Amino acid sequence: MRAFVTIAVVALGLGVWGCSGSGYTSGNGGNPSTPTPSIPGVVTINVVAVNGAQSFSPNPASLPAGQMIVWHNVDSITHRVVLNDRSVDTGNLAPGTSSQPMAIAAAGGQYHCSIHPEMVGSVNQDTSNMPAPCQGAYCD
Ligand SMILES: [Cu+2]
Repeated sequence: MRAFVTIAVVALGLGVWGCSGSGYTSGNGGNPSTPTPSIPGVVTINVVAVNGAQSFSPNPASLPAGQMIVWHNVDSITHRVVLNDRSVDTGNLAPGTSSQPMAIAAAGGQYHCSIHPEMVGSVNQDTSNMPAPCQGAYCD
């Protein structure tokens, strides 16, 4: 049993190593189709204006399980998105910039702009993409 676990861990490690290795060697370098408007696995929330619950779009946002959030400041002034429980802080987002991909607690949460506290939004866990039991004529 212990030997099996060890082998599995080693195999996993090699797999990770192999992936990152190929990613670094063949990644950004010569790929002509580099400009990707959206990053897979990331939900983008636009920071629109200092406008209460309409400051963010979409709001409330739905976050599929396991995905991360990027706040993209499309406004003309700097904003700073902070989760109300302070688990996430984007730092200052200059106009036109995006935050790093942020992991949100599975339960989601309320957030606001620490510079303009009247800017409020919320993220909800989206369970609609969860694998559902297949029903109907086209299952299999
Ligand atoms: Cu703000």
